[in-house]
Amino acid sequence: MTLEDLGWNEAFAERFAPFAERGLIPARLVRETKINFAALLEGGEQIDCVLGGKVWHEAENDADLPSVGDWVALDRGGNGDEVIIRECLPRFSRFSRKMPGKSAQEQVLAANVDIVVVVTDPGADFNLRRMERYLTLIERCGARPVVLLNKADLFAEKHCMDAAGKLRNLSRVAEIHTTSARECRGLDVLRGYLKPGVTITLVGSSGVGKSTLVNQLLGGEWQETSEVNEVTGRGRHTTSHRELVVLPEGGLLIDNPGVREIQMWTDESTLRESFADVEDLAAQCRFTDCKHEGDIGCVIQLAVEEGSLDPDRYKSYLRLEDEIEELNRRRQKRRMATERWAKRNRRVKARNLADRIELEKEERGEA
Ligand SMILES: Nc1nc2c(ncn2[C@@H]2O[C@H](COP(=O)(O)OP(=O)(O)OP(=O)(O)O)[C@@H](O)[C@H]2O)c(=O)[nH]1
Ligand SMILES: [Mg+2]
Ligand SMILES: [Zn+2]
Repeated sequence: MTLEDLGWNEAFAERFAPFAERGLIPARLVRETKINFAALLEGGEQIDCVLGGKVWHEAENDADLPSVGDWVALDRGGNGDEVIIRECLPRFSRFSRKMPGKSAQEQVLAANVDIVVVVTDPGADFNLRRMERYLTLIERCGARPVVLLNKADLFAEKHCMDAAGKLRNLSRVAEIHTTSARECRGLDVLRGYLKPGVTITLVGSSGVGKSTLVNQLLGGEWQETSEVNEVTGRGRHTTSHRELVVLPEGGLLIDNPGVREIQMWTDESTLRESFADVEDLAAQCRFTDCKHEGDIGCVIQLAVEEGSLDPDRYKSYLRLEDEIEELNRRRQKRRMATERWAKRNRRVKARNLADRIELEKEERGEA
């Protein structure tokens, strides 16, 4: 397995040159758990590794931390040492969503992806509003959007065609395919995208068949997927972590745990940008310090009254500054956590050193 088979290219090689001089080796992250990472090396060896302090420290927010699909520079150290991620190469693309929960920050689901495949079905999972959000997120990330309407075996052909038609109306660029993993129908479509070095990520709700598709492409039992009890919904294997796999015929696939809700992430500039039209109006208000709440000569309120500005959007705009403040507050909190972490690390190192000196003394019989 060459580095190119893993998605390596000249741009990465150029970025990596100074790291190679330091004796670091390139690797692609294939798995991420709460405590460590796994990475693939040239030749196909897979090793566990941990995050180095510098990478952690330099990350301004969670989205800057290494994620599955990232290219990293590894320090293998001496025999028995932990392998450490010393550097993370800039990504050419990343597929993100809003972090689950209250935070509006970005969570990277997959890095350096060429194609994002959204899997859905023509039945219970079918939801045009959700699909719209997926397509917007893919557009933002710069990858090619593909939609699979899976489980076609469960529905009449006409129903599937209608559903596919509705999806086609959502986007001019997304490629829509009807598939049935159960009947091995449409797998060739997916295979067609999977050229050596091309990275694809599968996203979508839980239970739509992402892992079943990956399994079939791998030609065997990779992650267990089993029959659903249609009544209880139990007895099925749900993917619990992201994983990148290399297919025997070439191509790389990242399977994702199903997400219940796909939401937009945001930062201060995107937030402001999304209200650019309202800000343009604000610039025309009579007073520069207009609060847009009953002030004389307020163009924004006039627009709401005339019906050219949606009242809900107006309300969101009034909350904009609060939301930005909240974003920055979270960022600040994270910075403080990072500093605490670094302090703790220094303490542990110092203690280890002290222990070692003590031990050496003992061995020399000085203690
Ligand atoms: N009838 C039918 N069932 C399918 C098809 N594809 C997958 N299934 C079934 O749907 C269930 C869920 O499939 P999975 O592949 O585990 O779904 P998933 O998208 O990976 O789910 P999460 O890992 O929870 O996100 C399994 O019981 C599969 O056998 C299909 O094309 N037709
Ligand atoms: Mg799965
Ligand atoms: Zn105003």
